[in-house]
Amino acid sequence: MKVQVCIVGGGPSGLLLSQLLHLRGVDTIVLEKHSRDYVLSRIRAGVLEQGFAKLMREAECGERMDREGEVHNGFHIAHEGVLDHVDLHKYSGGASVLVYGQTEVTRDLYEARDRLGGKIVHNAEDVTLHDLTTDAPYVTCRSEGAEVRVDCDFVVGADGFHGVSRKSIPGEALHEHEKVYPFGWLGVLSRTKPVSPELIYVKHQRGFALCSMRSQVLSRYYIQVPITDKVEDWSDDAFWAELKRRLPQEVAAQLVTGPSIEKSIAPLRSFVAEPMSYGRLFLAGDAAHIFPPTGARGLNTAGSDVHYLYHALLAHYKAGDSVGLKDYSQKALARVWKAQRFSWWMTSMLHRFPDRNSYDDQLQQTEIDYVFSSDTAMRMLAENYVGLPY
Ligand code: FAS
Ligand code: PHB
Repeated sequence: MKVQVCIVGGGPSGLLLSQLLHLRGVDTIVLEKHSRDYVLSRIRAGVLEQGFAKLMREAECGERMDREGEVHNGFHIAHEGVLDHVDLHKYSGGASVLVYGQTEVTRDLYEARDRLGGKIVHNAEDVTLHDLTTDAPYVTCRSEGAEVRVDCDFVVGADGFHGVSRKSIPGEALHEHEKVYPFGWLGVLSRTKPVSPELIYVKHQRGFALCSMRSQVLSRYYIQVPITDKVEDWSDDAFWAELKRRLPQEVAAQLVTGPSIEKSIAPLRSFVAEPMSYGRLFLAGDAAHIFPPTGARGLNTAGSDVHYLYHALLAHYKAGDSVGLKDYSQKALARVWKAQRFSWWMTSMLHRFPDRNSYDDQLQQTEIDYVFSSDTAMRMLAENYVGLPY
């Protein structure tokens, strides 16, 4: 078969780009390794930047997000037993974020693709990219036992960190930057009322914690754990007890606990692959970069990649202008690295590092004290958290 753009990966990046292009008459296909149910079973991001929410509306996928998502104008940082408030709305010049789970984003995108009759191949096996440096690249895979060949003008690698696309770029053409953190996040989803109407990020001598939510009846909590921990090491009771130890007393007293309906440990890593393009292949989202979830940048930076690539492909097809495609990698990376910096800053400020010493402890607390004593520092935090402009 022949399409204009072959997209590898049916997560939020691939689906959002496919939907945006389809609405403007660009023919795409999405090749997804797993089933739709498997993709929708993953519990990941929870906070959408304003830019990502705008992109979902542009893709005609924002209706349920705007109806069920919660607008948050701030969040809290708990430290040394104190609960300090970050007024995002005030310090970002009137912006906010939307609390709406990635699972629901992905569900909305799949339903939108169904409405438009978008081409998606699930359970695509052995996806392989060919002739990327020619003007006639193609992708092969096996679907339901049959060999499939997709001829296209461009290939978009939206297949996440473990996907095949980035690995299809020759080693000598790629420069990878990585920082692995010596801890992970143990996350629990529970059908309980969230402990706070806004998110609470916690810096504690026992380790980081985060109180988040998916709705007023579905809570999402995290605690920092050693990278050597296994999820089976943690009973629900042990999780709740540890979370309570890290929360300020007045918050811990309000915590409603319940059985976990999802429990997993995510490692924390920062990763960037440069460049984000190779011949007719363009990388977007986790295929190109990974963020520690502290700053809620992962899904949101996938959004800015999609925005840049969407407009570059439109300019190519509608105006014969390929400058956007040539500049895509440089433009996307400029914002990726700013998001990396913010994620690193939030992670460094709030986590307990195994190799820390008393100087590190002082510096960490000073960073927090500076944020809450300086309008300039608070504006830096707020503008990054609500999302830098595309
Ligand atoms: P995804 O990984 O979501 O999607 C890639 C898709 O490609 C997958 O469906 C995969 O099955 C498919 N694929 C892989 N290999 C393939 C192949 N060879 N052929 C075809 N398809 C293939 N971000 C936040 O902002 N906040 C969070 O709290 C947060 N928590 C996270 C927790 C975990 C455990 C992980 C892994 C990530 C988390 N993230 C978080 C980041 C996450 O939200 C990503 O940024 C987001 O999923 C990026 O979307 P995609 O780029 O579409 O990649
Ligand atoms: C989440 O709700 O999963 C979440 C929210 C904010 C973060 C990370 C994760 O920074």
